[in-house]
Amino acid sequence: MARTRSSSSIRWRYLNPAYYLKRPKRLALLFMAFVFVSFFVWDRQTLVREHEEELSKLKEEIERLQNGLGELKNEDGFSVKNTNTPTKRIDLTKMDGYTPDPIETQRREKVKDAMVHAWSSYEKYAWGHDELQPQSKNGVDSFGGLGATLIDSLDTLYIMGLDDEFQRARDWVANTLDFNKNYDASVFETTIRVVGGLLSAYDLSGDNVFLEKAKDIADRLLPAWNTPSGIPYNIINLAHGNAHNPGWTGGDSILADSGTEQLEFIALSQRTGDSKYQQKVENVILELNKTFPADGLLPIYINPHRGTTSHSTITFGAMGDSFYEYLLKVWIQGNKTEEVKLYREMWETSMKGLLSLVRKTAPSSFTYISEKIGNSLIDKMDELACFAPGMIALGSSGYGPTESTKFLNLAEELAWTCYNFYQSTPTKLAGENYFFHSGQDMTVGTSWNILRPETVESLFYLWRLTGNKTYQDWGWNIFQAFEKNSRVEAGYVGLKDVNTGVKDNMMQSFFLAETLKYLYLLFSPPSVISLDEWVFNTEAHPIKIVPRLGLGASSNYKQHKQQPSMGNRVRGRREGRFGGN
Ligand code: DMJ
Repeated sequence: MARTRSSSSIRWRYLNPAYYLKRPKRLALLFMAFVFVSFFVWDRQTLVREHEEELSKLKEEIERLQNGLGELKNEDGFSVKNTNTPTKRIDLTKMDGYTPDPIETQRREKVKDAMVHAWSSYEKYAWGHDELQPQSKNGVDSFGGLGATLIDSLDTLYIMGLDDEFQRARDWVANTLDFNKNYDASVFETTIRVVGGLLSAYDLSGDNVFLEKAKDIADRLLPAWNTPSGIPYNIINLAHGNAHNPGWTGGDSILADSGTEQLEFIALSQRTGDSKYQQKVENVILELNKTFPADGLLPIYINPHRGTTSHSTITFGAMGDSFYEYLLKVWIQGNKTEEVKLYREMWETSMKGLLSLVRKTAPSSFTYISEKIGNSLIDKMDELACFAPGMIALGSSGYGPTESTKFLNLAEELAWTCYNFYQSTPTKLAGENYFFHSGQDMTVGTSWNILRPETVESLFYLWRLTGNKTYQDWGWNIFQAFEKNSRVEAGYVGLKDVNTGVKDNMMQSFFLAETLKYLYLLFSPPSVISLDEWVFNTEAHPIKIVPRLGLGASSNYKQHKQQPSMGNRVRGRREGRFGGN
């Protein structure tokens, strides 16, 4: 017994602190053992953590490679973009070596605050409706109840990193949005805001729900193109599919309303692999090209039965504007290839026509784009036409050096005029249109301001393309005028009169889609939505440039070449301009 007791107490002696305290060597050994074990445990944990990080990187890489493989061709030879290719989160702190100065960063944050104010007011008072009336604090369904502001805002929220807001909007699109409405919708407005907004959200986030919804609404719009000429009717019932033109056009289709769906419908075909969308909209351009005039300027009314224009105004403002914009942008969307050279040719022709409309004011020599009826020039310019400086700057690099400089200079002169549309009023906000009388420079005609984006859109392009920070300063001044005159407790409103500052009661959806987005990008590094990778639709929704394969203007274009038409006047002169036939 005594032996057993003594051997057990020897075994347990290591647990007795006195055993170590008596001998410093033992204490040192114990301490070293403790350090060794701790290090071992820490080392294992670090290894596990590193392993997990490696694994997640590998998973990301596999996803990326799978998405790469998703660039498949379907049976039609169409490029089908994989549905799950989200744009990486935008990190504004380090951008390809670009260092934003502190003023730029502060300004960008102020614009983001404005978006938060506009969006939170919409969420609070008009959720799911088309637009917010900030003074009466309610929603209105100006576009048939399609959540126009919500859809128009998706990409702006995404780009600004307003993730929770984006998620709530995404869930509404997934769970509540319903296009089956017995409503006569504008084909143009629905395309640029809803199809464009959804496609952009899809390209940015990779979330398939946006593509499904874009397809749903586009399918409802598609019967509008079933006319004898292929020029669409501009209004269609979303539930029943019957289409017509507004009564006030005398049965005609409107140029801008008929020629501003190409970007969205081509993008939809690329992403779904279904060529029907692209076919319908490209056919419109081919039809217009048959009788395209030598100056490339089309009157705003087109007969949808004959496909020809009628005697009406020629303008880069209301009802004409975005037709010219899309000629250039489809060329960019199509990677400026042979396949889409017809678009560039038509655009260059129209730019010659635009030059014939350019005049200068007296006494201050502001350059403006006049309008035309028959052979008479009208000394009037819409603020809407202030998108043109940006378009001209964007297209200028496609010319040789001399023409390129000429057009860039013109763009800069026009932007100065548009900026002065703002600077010349007491509120520093532009009116809807201007008249130019000799000796008086510019005079406001229609004096409302409805938060339009065109001038800041052009400032954005000019800043991106010239790097001249003056354009940022001009944009900042315009932003401050909006803050001063248009910001109210529940959002932003337009002005009934830019001379008096009296407010209206409407926050237009394009204020969130365009005005605030272009301002935000004006103060962001140029690689945020790079112009090399994205093309903006006319509602400022960035559409990713993806390879264009298969059918397109060129296959039809080749057939047209064999059957000479009036349009060949344009093509003949410029054959071979884009390298090869
Ligand atoms: C927007 O809906 C689009 O920019 C369109 O092309 C013209 N009008 C408004 C903005 O002013």
